[in-house]
Order: sequence, then structure tokens, then C-alpha cells
Amino acid sequence: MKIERAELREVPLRLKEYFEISSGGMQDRRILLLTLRGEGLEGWGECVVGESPAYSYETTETGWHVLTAFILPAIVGREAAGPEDVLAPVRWIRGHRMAKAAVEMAAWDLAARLDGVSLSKKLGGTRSSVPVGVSVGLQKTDEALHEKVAGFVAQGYARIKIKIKPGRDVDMLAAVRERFPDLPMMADANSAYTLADVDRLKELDALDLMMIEQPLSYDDFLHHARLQEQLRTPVCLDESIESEGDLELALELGSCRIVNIKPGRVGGHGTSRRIHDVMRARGLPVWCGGMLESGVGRAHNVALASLPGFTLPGDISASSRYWERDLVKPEFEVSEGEMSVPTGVGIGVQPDLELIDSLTVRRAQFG
Ligand code: OSB
Ligand code: MG
Repeated sequence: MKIERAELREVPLRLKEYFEISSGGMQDRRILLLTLRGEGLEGWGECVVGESPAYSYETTETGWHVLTAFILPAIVGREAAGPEDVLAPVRWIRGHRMAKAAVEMAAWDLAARLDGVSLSKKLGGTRSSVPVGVSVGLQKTDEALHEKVAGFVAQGYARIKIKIKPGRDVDMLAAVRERFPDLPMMADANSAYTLADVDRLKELDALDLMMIEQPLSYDDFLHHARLQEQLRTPVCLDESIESEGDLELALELGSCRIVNIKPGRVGGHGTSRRIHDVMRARGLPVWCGGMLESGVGRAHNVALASLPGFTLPGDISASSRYWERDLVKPEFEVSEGEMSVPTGVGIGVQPDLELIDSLTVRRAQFG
């Protein structure tokens, strides 16, 4: 496949509601959309960088900079053997996986379109719908949290993930468990704890959580292993797993029993699939995380989550959970805890060009 042209745009999009995690909050997203043109067709990707360097060191500005100054000029005009080979000229760039992933994923969409198949099929997906959950941000009061959870339960989500931080953890979750005794429920700490909090974290074992996600620092594989040893609740790693090497280390040490795969975090669909394969071979579950994406990124996540090892519900919620109006048609919907995997070619949903054009505040073109 030859990449003849690339276009990066910034599209501001306001979340319906403020979303707070242990490291801070967000409401006004700056969505970066990438299109790659080749052989008369166009592939779409989304660079899932956050607005601030909290979840990752990458931000909207570093994503824009690394893509426009280094990656896009190097990959345009070149013949590539396939989606992963598109990044061959920029292997020398250290890190910046979200920036690289945007290109790799747009190239997968393009490759699927060139083959005339859905992205799900191109990636090796085996499911026509995927189980989905929802991630609930930190709320000011327990009452507000219970109301949110009840609303999402009514919408049929297959599991509820609740953000926690020191001081808003065991008691808060125990109250939710009391009100919803059978609810498939988990917690995500986004690195808010240290191993010194082990006694507090052990109290979570009584709450029958599916898992606790990323309790400790992103770079603390050893202490995650020490913690997992003492917890009955499975530890799931998110921020820690940026590569296959990270997964190997985590499995060797026993740092987790579950992995949240976000294709942006690990550099694209290729590495996501390999992480999926390693986990599956060991009989360990994975699920697809989210980064508050627009419908473009969501379409990629749904396609990835249709692979057979994604056995747990993902953070792939309905478009209406995030946006007044999504950037794709049709919007993503949830019914009875499942989301349909689009069957059309490529990502299988149409980016709403008129809407995207009207919202775009910054644009860079190559080729
Ligand atoms: O840790 O999974 C996370 C959102 C932004 C940054 C990090 C995380 C999240 C979420 C929301 O939990 C997932 C989603 O619904 O897109
Ligand atoms: Mg997480």
C-alpha cells in the first residue's frame, strides 16, 4: 500500500459531563483525527492523547508536534508492505506510541478498505457484537455516584467501572455494593496508591470486584507483583503495559492477572493483537479500554474487541454516553450490554465530514 497523502486535524469536542479520575478532570476534549490516502481510498485514525500529561506523558501538543514534525513527513510518498510497515521509517522515534498508533491504525482501516473487508475481519475478529461496560468518574457524593450507577445499569451496561482514589475508595465502593449486590463491578485507581496502602487495598477483597485496575504507579511492576500476591482481587494493568516487553515483565513477575488493552497506548493494532495472543495462550483475559474517543477511535476499539480473547466487557460505551453528537454516522449504541461490531468496509461507520469540517480548528496536510 502506498500512502500518498496524510491530513491531521484538531476537532474540539465537549464531553456531556465532566469526567474526573484520581489525577484530575476533563471536559473539553481536543480530538486529533488523521486520514491517510492511498490507491484512491482513505483510512481514518484518531490520536488518543489527553489534554494534559497525567495518564501518559503524551498530550495533544506532543501528539500534534511528533506527528507533523517527524512521523507524517517520513511516511508519506512511501510504498509499505502493510499497516505495520507504514511506521518503518520512524522506528527510531522513542516512545510517543499514541502518535504512532494514530498512523498505524489509520493504515489498518485503509488496508481493510483496499481488501473490501471490515476492520474487524481484517484484524481477525470473530464476534459480531462485543460486551461493553461503562467507566464512571469520581463523583462529589455517594448519592451522585449511586444515581449514575443506577442510570447506567438501567441502560444495560454489562459492568460498571468506578474510579477511586485515597479517601474515596473502600467505604464508597462498599455502599455501591450494598445497593447493587449482584452488579459486575470493578475499580480503577489510575496509579493513585503505593504499596504502603496494601492494608487498605486488601479491604477491597470483601467487595467481590471483578478486578482492580492500575492501583500503583505505571512503572512499578515489582510492587504490583507484591500487591497481587496479597490480594484475592485480580490486578489489571492499564498504564503499565505499553509494549510486549512490558507484558512479558508483568507476567514473569506476576504483576497482574488481567490486561486492559488500549491500542493507542501500545502503539496500534499490531501490538494490541500480539498482547492479546500472549494473554490468550496463557488463558488470561483481556478487555479493550477507552480514552474518551470520538466515534472514529471507538470504531477501532470495537473492531479490536471482536477478537476472541477479549472476553471481558470493555470501556466501549455508547456515543451518547460521551457526546451530544458524535463525529460518525451511525452513532454507537448499546443494547442488553452489547455493542454491534460494524460490518461495512474498514471501520464501518462514516465520519461526518460536514460536522468535522465545521468544527476543525487546526489542520496539517502532507503530500
Ligand atoms: O484509565 O481507563 C482509564 C479515560 C481517560 C483516561 C484514562 C482512562 C479513562 C477511562 C474512560 O476510564 C474510558 C472511556 O470510557 O473511554
Ligand atoms: Mg484505566
